[in-house]
Amino acid sequence: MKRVVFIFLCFLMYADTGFSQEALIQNISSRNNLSLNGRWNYIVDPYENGFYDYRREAYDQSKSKTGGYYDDKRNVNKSELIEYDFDHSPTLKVPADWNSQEEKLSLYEGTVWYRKLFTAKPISGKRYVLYFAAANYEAHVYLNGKKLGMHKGGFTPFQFEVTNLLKAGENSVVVKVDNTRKKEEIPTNSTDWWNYGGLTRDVFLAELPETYIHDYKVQLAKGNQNLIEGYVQLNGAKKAQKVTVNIPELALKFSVATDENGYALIKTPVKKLSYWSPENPKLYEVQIASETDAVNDKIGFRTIVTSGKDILLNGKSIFLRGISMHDENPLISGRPRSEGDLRMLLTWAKELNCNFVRLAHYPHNEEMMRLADEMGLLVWAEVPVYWTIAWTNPDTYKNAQSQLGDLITRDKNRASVIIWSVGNETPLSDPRHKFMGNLVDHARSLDNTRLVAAALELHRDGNRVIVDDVLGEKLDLASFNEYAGWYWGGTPKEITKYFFDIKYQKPVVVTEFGGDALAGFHADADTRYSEEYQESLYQNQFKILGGIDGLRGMTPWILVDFRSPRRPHPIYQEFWNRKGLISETGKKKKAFFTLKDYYDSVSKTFN
Ligand code: GCB
Repeated sequence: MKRVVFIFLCFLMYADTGFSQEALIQNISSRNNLSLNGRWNYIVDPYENGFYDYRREAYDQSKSKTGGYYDDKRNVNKSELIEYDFDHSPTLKVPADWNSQEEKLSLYEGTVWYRKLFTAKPISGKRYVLYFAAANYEAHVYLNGKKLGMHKGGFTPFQFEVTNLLKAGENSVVVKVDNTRKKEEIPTNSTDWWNYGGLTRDVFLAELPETYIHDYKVQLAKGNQNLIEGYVQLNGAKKAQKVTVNIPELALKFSVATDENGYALIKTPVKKLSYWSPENPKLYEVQIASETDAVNDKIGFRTIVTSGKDILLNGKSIFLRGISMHDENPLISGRPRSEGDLRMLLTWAKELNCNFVRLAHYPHNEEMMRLADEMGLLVWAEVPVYWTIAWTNPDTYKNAQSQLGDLITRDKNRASVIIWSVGNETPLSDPRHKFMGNLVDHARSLDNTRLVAAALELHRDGNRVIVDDVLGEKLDLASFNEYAGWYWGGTPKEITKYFFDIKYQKPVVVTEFGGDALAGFHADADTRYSEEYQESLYQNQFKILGGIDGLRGMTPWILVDFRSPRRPHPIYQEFWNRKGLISETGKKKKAFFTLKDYYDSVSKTFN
């Protein structure tokens, strides 16, 4: 019941703020799908000519006006004036950002129109949903000239039901994607990563039965290794159905009855589970079948709780040997375009002997979470509440909350995901405490089986490094970014005088430390940008971090060099943030091996 009320509230919330998106469908990529990936025609539109008339009124706000590019008009009458033509426009690949595909778009921020023609054969009695795994940042979507809605947020999926608009034969889907940075958005206008624009993840048309399995959660109950808990939610006319959950390998099969809202709770004892962990990334095939629909998933079962200063995975104390990473393939200087790109990043993390990855600073691809499940990597998942958010703007809060909600909705069945992070390095103020405190409560209301955290900031008093941000009271971990030896504290060898004063009696996970090094540049350990400087910084960081009572993990910054407009140094950076342990060409720097050695020794003590 609670869940149904929540979905209803989501509809209201979206309607209220212009988020006309529908509640997300669980595991939609496993459905009968028509892929719309591939080449899309595009028009660059810096003045938003295809959206507004010359009096700056939006075409799609007025029934009488035509002229929007989403009409996708062709010249059939030789005297008609049409100033665009998708058929003869160039193409961009989807999924991919536009910056890495077209030299002239590499620094572009603004509107690009995408158009794809596809042939459909709708079957009567079936329902159809147009699904976008991500578009950065604001997307207005049209099918056959009709507006489906708008979505904001560059890293979460969105979908529209198109059953009544889909034609047998040729259909035209047009998307206006605008990546203009704005102060009141999530993220805000200032970040330290490249603002890649476009349809950056998969697009497809999903076919569903009239009443389908809209959502489900099948996970172990909080801290209980012998109880599977969750729910099933149907969508469609036939709300009351028998739903069977079957896990053949466990010989576990049971049925529940959905109520008049299509909802049923799942609660069943379970024995002889092989628990999911980095050493044993065991996934079970889970089959969920209603009278009208069926969906299969691969799900791992594990518990995650904290106890005092310990993090317990399946009841056992664990040290999170982590690394931070962006959703970027440095080899193409762009967003990953395929599973292979994602696998490469996680394979590098495995080579470091990691059991944990921090997927900073925004939701990464759903596929990434599934790979982490498969490869045995625990995940810290985050929303782009980063730096100076417009804390007092109610729409900004709603936006942040809906991005967090969508992330949790999407990934709640992934065993790998153990932490929801509500943000990174946000400056202290009362409105900020309220904003982020509400996000923490929201995360817990949607999912009580995982930890909730944030990457906090610290301050200093002499050699004392203090972590006492009041938000820490609401979080499960004491986690913070700490740049001794780079932004403060002198050279790497000078940082050993620092010690930590952490207010919270909670497990400590250091979410960032690090420094830039240009791969192949060698000098002494006092020379900035040299590999030796970075190596020494890591060695001395381990010394000071080793003094923290309750240190239970770290995710140094960062796995690979990444593109950043904030890093213009012409010799050392060239618009790359060089804090990677691996260069943009895949070359491992000295500090890569320093961290690997450290993790090798930690894994001996903690296993
Ligand atoms: C940070 C941020 C991260 C930056 C990094 C840096 O504290 O969280 O996004 O990229 O520092 O390199 O300055």
